[in-house]
Amino acid sequence: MRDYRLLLVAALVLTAGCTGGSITGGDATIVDRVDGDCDDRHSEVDIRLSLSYTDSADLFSETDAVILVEYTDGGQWARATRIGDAPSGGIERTVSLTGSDFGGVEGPVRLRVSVLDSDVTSNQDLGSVPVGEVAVEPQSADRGTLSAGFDWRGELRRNTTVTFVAGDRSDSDCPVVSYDWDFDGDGTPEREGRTVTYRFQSDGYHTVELTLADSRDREASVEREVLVVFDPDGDGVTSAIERARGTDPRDPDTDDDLFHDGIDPAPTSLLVPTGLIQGVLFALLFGAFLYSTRDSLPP
Ligand SMILES: [Ca+2]
Ligand SMILES: [Ca+2]
Ligand SMILES: [Ca+2]
Ligand SMILES: [Ca+2]
Repeated sequence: MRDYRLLLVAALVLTAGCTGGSITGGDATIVDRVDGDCDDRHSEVDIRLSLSYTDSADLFSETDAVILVEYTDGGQWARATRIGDAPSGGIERTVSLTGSDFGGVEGPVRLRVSVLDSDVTSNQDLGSVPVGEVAVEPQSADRGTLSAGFDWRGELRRNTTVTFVAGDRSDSDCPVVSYDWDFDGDGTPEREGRTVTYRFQSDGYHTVELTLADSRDREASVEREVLVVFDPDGDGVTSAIERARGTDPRDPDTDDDLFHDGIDPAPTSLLVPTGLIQGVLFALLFGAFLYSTRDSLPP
């Protein structure tokens, strides 16, 4: 008789968790989302759970509620994630879901949060609350690349204003939001904007670097060496290069051999002027011509 009573009490305790539970208040809302390529599809969704519920603690577990975050893209509800250690009575927690939690779905899904009372004898459904709709995609589809380029209008001349135009190539929908131009190689931009003007104070080679950033802080930069021209003597060689070569930037023919510095292979060879060599060669060839035709000349 006594064993029978003990069994009856145990059965009452075990079955007590199967009755009467429900969600009593609160909600679940999307508080953050990540869209790496600006196409309004998200590879990360953060949901804030703030729920209270009545459940029944059983003898064998301090926490006996289970929370499921579920999604559907039109078909059956599927589990995105499961919280197995939800406290009894209510939960305050933020859950982060990534693209892989949605089983490869690309597009809109509806979300809901369901609460189960997980007792030893059964799982009692305490109800669900809707979270809302969000478009999702896997992380691998939520990336983008950005590259930069630029060009300019007109000739790069010393002390002359030149217009530079930036170009960009991107496979995401994120807009480029900044263009920084460094014209003197010191790492600090002199100009900002897609189209800018700049005036080089000195001729010769200069390094121009353009750095772009898009609305997701993706960066790209490009560096080009440009030749700025200043050629007051008109020999086709810019003054900075003439100074480096040792020719006179204000004399088109530094060694006075009749070949200007732009085409003279030895523009400073005063000892062996190339024009003299050419003159001697011409004289020899002309002499040879006269000698070979001497018999045909009239007496
Ligand atoms: Ca996206
Ligand atoms: Ca600079
Ligand atoms: Ca020159
Ligand atoms: Ca010369």
